Amino acid sequence: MGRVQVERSVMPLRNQKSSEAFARARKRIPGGVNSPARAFGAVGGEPLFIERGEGAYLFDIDGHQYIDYVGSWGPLILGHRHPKVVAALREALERGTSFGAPTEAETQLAELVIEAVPSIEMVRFVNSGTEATMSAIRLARAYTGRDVIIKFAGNYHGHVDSLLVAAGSSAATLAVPNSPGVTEGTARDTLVLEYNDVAGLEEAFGRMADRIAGVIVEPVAGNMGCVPPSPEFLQALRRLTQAHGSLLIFDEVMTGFRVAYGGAQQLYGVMPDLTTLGKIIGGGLPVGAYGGRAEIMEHVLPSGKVFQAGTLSGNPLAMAAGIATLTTLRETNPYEALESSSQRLASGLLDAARQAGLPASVNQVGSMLTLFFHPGPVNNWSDASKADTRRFAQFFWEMIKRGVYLPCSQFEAMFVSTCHTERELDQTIQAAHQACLRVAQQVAS
Ligand code: KE4
Repeated sequence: MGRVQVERSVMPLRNQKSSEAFARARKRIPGGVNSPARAFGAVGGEPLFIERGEGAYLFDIDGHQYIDYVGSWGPLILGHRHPKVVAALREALERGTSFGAPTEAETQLAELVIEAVPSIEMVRFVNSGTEATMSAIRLARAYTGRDVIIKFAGNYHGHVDSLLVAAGSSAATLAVPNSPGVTEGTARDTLVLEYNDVAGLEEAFGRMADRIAGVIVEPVAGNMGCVPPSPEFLQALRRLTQAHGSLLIFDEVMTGFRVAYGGAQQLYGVMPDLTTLGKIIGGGLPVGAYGGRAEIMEHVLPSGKVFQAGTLSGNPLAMAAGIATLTTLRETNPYEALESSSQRLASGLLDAARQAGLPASVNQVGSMLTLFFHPGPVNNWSDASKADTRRFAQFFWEMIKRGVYLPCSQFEAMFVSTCHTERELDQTIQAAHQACLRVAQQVAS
């Protein structure tokens, strides 16, 4: 995504310290950030450097306070610095940071994940969602003895070479690289289809079923903005993979413990063969995981032959934060409350845009949602990609000026935490009404 040019009128409020910090960072770190999503490339201007987080709030180094709807891109469903997570980390820290040897905390978190996620009987922890999806794909290929992986346009599964690909010249042809450094050979084993397109999926299986090792899918898409699955789509995924001996991989790095305690597979009642997790299960520390039926997972080294390893996998501090997060979610069961506050927010944002005369639609599942500057419906990437990203950028900065920190791209999901109360929601909706009116005036001028 190229950098969007934003009119000076909506350029960010004066952030002297952030600006200086960004200039310094760019001398040492590519683009001044350790993940491109943070660089504000899709909204223009410069990223804000954060001093600290507290509950539903972020504070930048220039002293500005924001209601935070990024939540570290999903992990912080309990908000920043939840007391139980902080206490668990303090307690773990007293015993050390890493041992390179097994600890009981890894088994405890594994038991929590297995108890929560219906299709998982055995799980392996890694350090990121990318590691989880990369490992799950390798396992699917080893288990089936096949090569081809199907993914969907608009779905993101981390920076795995074989998934950094774009659709081939036609939906029927295998993929092509969409990052320098990804080889044609790597891309050739991936097929990119349209999300929610049952006919396309059936056609692909009709043509190459015996080559398909697995299908990896965001069961609720978050990386093209929030796009829910059609019930027929999830059922077709399960039916076709089952019928042809391919593995269905639900990438629940974002939806796991987000849309329900048992993830999208519990919400929609569709059981995958493998599930990848991340974000929430680490409570803000680096954790990923992949899991599934024991008869599949036992193929992973050292019980099986599929290689996968990691120095800090199962790190004691990350396990402590994950255990505290999941036990708190299990005890408090905030999902109904999160659903209703997110619905309220979604309709408030939509009202704001429409009352300002801006074409808009909103998708919301559980506590993830996206306001699209697109009349809707938005059911796949070809819909989402038609959204007005320039208007989104203007909206983004108008909201920053009013103390609301949104994901810095039209193609990301907002996340509501258990710390977002009526007060934060009311303030956000009020800010959105003012912001949309300003955007509409800019459009008119
Ligand atoms: P990580 O390697 O970033 O932990 O996870 C990759 C990943 C895998 N699967 C899904 C469904 C994901 O959403 C992600 C990562 N999500 C992005 C935000 N949309 C992370 C933000 C970033 O890249 O900085």
